[in-house]
Amino acid sequence: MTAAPPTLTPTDRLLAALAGLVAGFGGLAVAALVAAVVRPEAGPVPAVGDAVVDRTPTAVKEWAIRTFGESDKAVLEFGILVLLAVLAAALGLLALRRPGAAAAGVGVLGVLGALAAVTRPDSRSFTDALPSLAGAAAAAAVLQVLVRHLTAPRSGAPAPDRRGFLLTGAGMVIGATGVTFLARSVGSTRSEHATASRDALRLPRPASPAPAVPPGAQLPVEGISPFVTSNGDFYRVDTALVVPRIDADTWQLRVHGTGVPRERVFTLRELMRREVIERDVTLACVSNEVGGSLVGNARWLGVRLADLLRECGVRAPSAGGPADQLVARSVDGMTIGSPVETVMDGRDALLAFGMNGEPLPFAHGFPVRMVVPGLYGYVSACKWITSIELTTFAAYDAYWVPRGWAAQAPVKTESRIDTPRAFSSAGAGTVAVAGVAWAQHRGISRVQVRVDDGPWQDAELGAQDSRDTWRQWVHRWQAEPGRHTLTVRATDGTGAVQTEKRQGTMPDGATGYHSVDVTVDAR
Ligand SMILES: Nc1nc2c(c(=O)[nH]1)N[C@H]1C(S)=C(S)[C@@H](COP(=O)(O)O)O[C@H]1N2
Ligand SMILES: [Mo]
Repeated sequence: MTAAPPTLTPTDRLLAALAGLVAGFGGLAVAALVAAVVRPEAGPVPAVGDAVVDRTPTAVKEWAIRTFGESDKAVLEFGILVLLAVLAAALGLLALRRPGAAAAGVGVLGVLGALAAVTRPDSRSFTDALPSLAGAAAAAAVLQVLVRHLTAPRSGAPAPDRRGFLLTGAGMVIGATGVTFLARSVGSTRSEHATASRDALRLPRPASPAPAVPPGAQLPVEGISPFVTSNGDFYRVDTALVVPRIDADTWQLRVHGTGVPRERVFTLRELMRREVIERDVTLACVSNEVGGSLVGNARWLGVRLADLLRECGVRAPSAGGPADQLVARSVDGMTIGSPVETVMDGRDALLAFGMNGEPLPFAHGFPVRMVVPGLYGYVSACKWITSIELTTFAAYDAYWVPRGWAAQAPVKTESRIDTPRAFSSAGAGTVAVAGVAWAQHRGISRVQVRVDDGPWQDAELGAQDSRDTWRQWVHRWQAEPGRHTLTVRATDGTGAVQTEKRQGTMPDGATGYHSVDVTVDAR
């Protein structure tokens, strides 16, 4: 016998929406636990997030990096969670009248999450679908159990069983919280191997150490960027929502492709037994706006990529080699294409495992990444690298190319005013105007500063460490009261002056002069 459904009040509708939220929480908890076992990146939130990142128009991506900086990923995940919460509440309401339709809705979400996970380029197995599917099954079950308290209390009871609803709901929340913690601890055991392998790593001494940074490279000016960027302060740009944590003991690098007569696989130990070199190289992101902070300078330890390629039989195009593009692939499916000619032209293109005296931090590519002086990061600096394929630019577009970025992108000559800060005020008298300038692999030969529409005046240059690093500069300005605009420009080692033409970051790096407005107060 089926009883007539109890009459539902607005309070019951609110409870139904709440049931949706609890079900969503339970589903995500179960998904997180399964993902911790299967593969962290296959969880619904990271998988959908990654899929969104890949499909986001470049202009929006640029806007997100500009607006949220390094929190862009957190903002994206938060957005996904808010959207899920809204959907969950709506499905909860739907479950009051049409439990079957609500369950189907939950199922659709689960399938979408699973599809996102298995279509990731780094997905190797259909087990990546499991976190989302298990999560959806759990959510549907929780929703069903909770909503039944409202729609079908003990058979024939006249009113929704709110007390039972709240008790069961509270139990579910506690259970889901427990599952979330369990997922965390399973996840951390997983990454413990990686952490242990990093902790145990002893970096080899370089056969070719970097010369000491000349004392004059660091100018005694307050507010200037430190000559060496510490690992903690180094900018981070990548598409990874979950930082890959790779076990260095099982890591391998495969070199293969067109014009590779001796295909090889290298372990980290093998790399570290090669001739190890240490170099100071300034890394810059193509998404760096004029005056922006997506640039940093570090001391890298690693091996010469060109030597390793030669050992595999690779020849540069100028030496008759058939491949003009080297495509580096990371464990998370990123592809980064660099010109073979550039990598083999004698510059210190590195497969790096050390950064400022320690193993690469996970966020910066542990255990091994590429670093090529003079090329923007997106065409050279593959983190978490796992293979190198020799091919041609005609045959293959790396990740960023179909998204509107240039296939080849040497770093442009840039200069930045670090101090005084834009819109700050200073007292009249001598003011140190200072910053950094970079034109990797060409070097910086001159930096000039202009006050308002005045003449260009030579700044004092810090000592040059190498032409692959940025160079500090300072101009001691006799500041007069009033509002002033300070502008900087650099000249590279070939004598070419930085272009004044304003261009955005797309498709191959921003250009134009960096200016700051300051107010000088009378003393
Ligand atoms: N695997 C992987 N490597 C990557 C990227 C990425 O998204 N994934 N981003 C590249 C870009 S655009 C830049 S600018 C540099 C940034 O390196 P950093 O985060 O160590 O500063 O890494 C490059 N290597
Ligand atoms: Mo970048």
